[in-house]
Amino acid sequence: MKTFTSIKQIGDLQQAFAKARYIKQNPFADQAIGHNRTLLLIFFNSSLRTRLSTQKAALNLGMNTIVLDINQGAWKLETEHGVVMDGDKPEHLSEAIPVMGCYCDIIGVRSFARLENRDYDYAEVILNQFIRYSGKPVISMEAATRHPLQTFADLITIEEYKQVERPKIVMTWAPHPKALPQAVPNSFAEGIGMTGYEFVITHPRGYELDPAFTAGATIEYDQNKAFEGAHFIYAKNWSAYSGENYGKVLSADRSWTVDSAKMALTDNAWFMHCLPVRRNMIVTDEVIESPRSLVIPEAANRVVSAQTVLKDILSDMDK
Ligand code: AN0
Ligand code: CP
Repeated sequence: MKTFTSIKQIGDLQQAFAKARYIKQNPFADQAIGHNRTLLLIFFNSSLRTRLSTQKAALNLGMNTIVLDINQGAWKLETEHGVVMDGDKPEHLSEAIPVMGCYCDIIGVRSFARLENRDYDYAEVILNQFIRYSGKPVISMEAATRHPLQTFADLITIEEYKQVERPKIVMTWAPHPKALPQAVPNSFAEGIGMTGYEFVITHPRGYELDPAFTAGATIEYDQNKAFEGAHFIYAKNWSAYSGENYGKVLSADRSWTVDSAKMALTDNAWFMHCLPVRRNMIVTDEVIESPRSLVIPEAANRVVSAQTVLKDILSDMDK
């Protein structure tokens, strides 16, 4: 693996699960592989899980880590080309990226969708500049359109907890006060598409995702109907993708909150969410605290996910 920006780059899923299982059982077996290698993590946006789990994964592999919050302590970066830099941004991304590349062996980048212009977001302008100009392998720690480290952790978690060969996975939209990117649901849909599991996406009308990610999924606008017989409920809010509504909050309908009555329609489903989650907006206290909630093991698997990916990249660097 040279870069990791989409779950598709994980390769054969069964092989990836086997690698992840080995790492989970033997977290410190590969301490030598990262010796004298440095992982640089660049955050344009906040993070708890990604920040900690990716560092932990690197440390388990014997790597050094450097973390930089671009908006706290670094120079404000100009990201557009051709501008006269007479404003409040003293440095351009075009210099900053190759400079950052000089100080590390692998770079992780978190750069969320801005939700102002769909074409700009979906072109992954920032992530692609890191890939082109850093000279180093790049890992997405959630970019504008995908969150592959999260998706891989989600797939590992489903693999661990599924009780039938081909579970029914339901991804449900749920209300949230602020506009959120589509990266997590896009990426989850892309990942489930690789599994062959039954996959239903439910959301209010107007929240259709980019069909490039949801191909093969069934879209069901009736949330109760979607939940029937589900083995996993994957809740997430996202803002609208379609046309001129891009990035907008179209609904605050709290009847979409995942509660015990809805979970009762499922086949005793496991509840999943990538976190951070707003309780009693996305999911009730009762559901997230229930024995069927997987949110903590799912977050724990973020280390396994990142370690599997980092190990693959490090192994390929030595070739
Ligand atoms: C982000 C999102 O929805 O993309 C990060 C999730 C991992 N969530 C928030 O900003 C609340
Ligand atoms: N799930 C996830 O990526 O969480 P953070 O935003 O806290 O990193």
